[in-house]
Amino acid sequence: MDAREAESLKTRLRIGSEVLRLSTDFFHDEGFIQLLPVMLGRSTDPLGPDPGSMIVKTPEVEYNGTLLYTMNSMILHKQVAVKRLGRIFILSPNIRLEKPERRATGKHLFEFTQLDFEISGASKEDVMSLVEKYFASLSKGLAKHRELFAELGVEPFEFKTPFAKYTTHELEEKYGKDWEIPASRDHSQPFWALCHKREFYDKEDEREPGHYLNYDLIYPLGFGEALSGAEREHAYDRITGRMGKDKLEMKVYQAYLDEAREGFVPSAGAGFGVERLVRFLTRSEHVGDVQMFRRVPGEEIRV
Ligand code: ASN
Repeated sequence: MDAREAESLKTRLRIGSEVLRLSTDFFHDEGFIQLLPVMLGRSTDPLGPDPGSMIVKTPEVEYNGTLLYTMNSMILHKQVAVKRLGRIFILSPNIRLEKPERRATGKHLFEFTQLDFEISGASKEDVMSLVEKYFASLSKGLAKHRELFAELGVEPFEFKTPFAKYTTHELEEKYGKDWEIPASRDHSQPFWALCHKREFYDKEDEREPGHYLNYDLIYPLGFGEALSGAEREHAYDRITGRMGKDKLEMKVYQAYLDEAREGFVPSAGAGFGVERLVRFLTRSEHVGDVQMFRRVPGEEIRV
C-alpha cells in the first residue's frame, strides 16, 4: 500500500469510527440496551432454507462435549434476549464463509459486523420509521465532518426521509428476478423492498399466507442491500411449522425451541452491516476497502 492509499484508508476508518459513535449514541438515546455480542452458540441463523447457495459452511467447534456454531447472525439470540430486555442492540460480529466468487460483488465479506437490534411489541412500521429517523440523524451528524469526506472527493450523503416503498413483486416485475442492483442504480435515495420469502423467523402475514412482514432497505447508486429485518414468528407452533417447511433439522435448534416453548414475545427488528454503510457513505469500490483487516472472499488474507 503506498502512502496515498494508506492516508485514504485512514480517512475511511475515521469516518467509520464516527459512524460507530453516532450509531451507538442514537440507539442509546432511543432507550435501547446495548448487549455485548455472542460469538458461539448451540444454534445460529440458518441463512435461508439453502445456505449452501451462498456460504461454504458454518464453522463449528466442539467444546466441553457440546457442538457450538459461530454466528451467522444473532437473530435467534435476539429473540431470547428481547423477551427479558425489551429494546436491545448489539454490534455483532458475523462469520459467513462466502464462496470466493462473491469477491466480485463488491459487497460481501466473510467476516463483518452488523448493528443488530430488536424491539418487543414493535410492528414493521415502527421499525421502518425508527430506521428512517436513524438515517436522518446520521446525515446531520456526518454533515459536521465535511472535511473528512472532502479528502475522499465526496460530499456527506444527505438522506431524505421517508424512503420510497415497493414490494419485491413490484421490483421483480420492473427489473426482473435479480432486481437489487439494477433497482439500486435507478435510485438516488435508499428505498424499502417489502415482502421477501425468507428464513423461518420472519413472520408470514396470517391474513395473506405467502406474504411476509419483512423489509430490506436498499442503498441507491448501485450499492445494493443495506439492512434486513422483520416482524418475527414468535409462537412455538408457527416456528416449528415454518422450520418444517424449510426442512431444517430441529435438533440443531433444540435450545432455541425450548426458549420458544417457554414463550417468546412478539417483536420486530433489523440489522445493517456497518462496513456496507461506511462503504456507501465513502462511495468506496469494495466493502473490504473500509476494513483495517480485509476479509474479502477469495482474497489472500494478509494479517
Ligand atoms: N439481522 C437480521 C434480522 O434482524 C438477520 C440476518 O442478519 N440474517 O432480521
